[in-house]
Amino acid sequence: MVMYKVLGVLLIVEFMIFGVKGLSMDYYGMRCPFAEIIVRNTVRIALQSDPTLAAGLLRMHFHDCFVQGCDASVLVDSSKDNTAEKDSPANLSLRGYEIIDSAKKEIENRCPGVVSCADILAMAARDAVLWAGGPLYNIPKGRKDGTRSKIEDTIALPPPSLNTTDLIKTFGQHGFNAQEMVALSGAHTLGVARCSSFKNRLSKFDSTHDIDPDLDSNMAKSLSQTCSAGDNTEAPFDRSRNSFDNGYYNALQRKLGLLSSDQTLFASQRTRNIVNAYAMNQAMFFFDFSQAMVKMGSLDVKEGNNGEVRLDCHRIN
Ligand code: HEM
Ligand SMILES: *[C@@H]1O[C@H](CO)[C@@H](O)[C@H](O)[C@H]1NC(C)=O
Ligand SMILES: CC(=O)N[C@H]1CO[C@H](CO)[C@@H](O)[C@@H]1O
Repeated sequence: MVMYKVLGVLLIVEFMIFGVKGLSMDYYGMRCPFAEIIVRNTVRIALQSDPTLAAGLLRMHFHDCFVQGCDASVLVDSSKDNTAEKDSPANLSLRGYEIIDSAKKEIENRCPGVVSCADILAMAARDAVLWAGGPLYNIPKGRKDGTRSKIEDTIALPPPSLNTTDLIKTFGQHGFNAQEMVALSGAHTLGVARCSSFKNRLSKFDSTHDIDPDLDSNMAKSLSQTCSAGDNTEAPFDRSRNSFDNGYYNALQRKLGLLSSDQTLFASQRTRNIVNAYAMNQAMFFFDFSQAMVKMGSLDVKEGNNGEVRLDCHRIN
């Protein structure tokens, strides 16, 4: 009886220290004190030589979390009898795998079998945002790596053709409201898209328009020119592709959004006010983005015995 009481108290204390779902800010404090620093330094060094990889890391974390939860399923390589998420067209052009590998390698040298690939990816995405000039935020750790990675699961990723109504629905399925969805879309302040992701807006758009009426006509011309070089040609989302700021929302106000799923946020009455607010107030965007990222980073996380700490991020143990 006494023992049960003591156990109960211990469980409550454990819960208070480690927080909900077994994730906690200080998860590696005792288990692997250098984990955070190693990730931060690895990201810093990699981005110093290639600043465009900040976008890669951020996007990879998103693709991880929206498919099977944040469990590093996005990092698994295909094998003889399994085609992994990585090989989905939606995934084409994900970048930054080698940064995760190099952080993992150094961490494994210090504390073998302790730090999950999912946590490394979540920390790396956060560090990339900060490095690019975005907000500083703390994330809970303790995710375990998953044991499933299947190409068909990537249907969970939103295609760039979605309108606001569908974006609200898709993000709603993961527990986000419209404002959080608009804040997360602000990740498109970093990086590029390839012509295959937006060329439908440039010709034969619909039965009444050749060019998407929500796209600025000069931008349409210049994108058409860009895309004459082929489907894989890249165009930046906003004018400062490597700096994390609210320029993305300012661009939307001027019909300069690159994807349909970007411009729809301003075109639709349901989300226009949020776009205007973030365009005017970068601090508000940073605050909402940070909170939404913590939430995204907690989607369907596996803890305890629900997953494993992968030894090689490319392979299930
Ligand atoms: C709202 C729904 C979203 C849609 C429809 C969408 C779609 C896309 C597409 C089509 C691309 C370009 C891929 C290519 O052409 O190679 C892209 C790039 C990108 N996405 Fe999203 N995305 C969404 C939300 C997000 C979220 C929530 C994040 C992160 C929190 C994110 C981060 C990024 C980044 C950083 C890039 C640039 C990648 C690079 O330059 O390598 N996206 N997205
Ligand atoms: C959004 O797209 C869906 C599917 O294409 C369509 O059924 C719906 O009418 C669209 N909503 C608006 C407001 O345009
Ligand atoms: C279908 C396809 O091209 N898949 C790609 C997914 O991402 C990986 C890693 O960048 C590529 O090697 C695959 O070719």
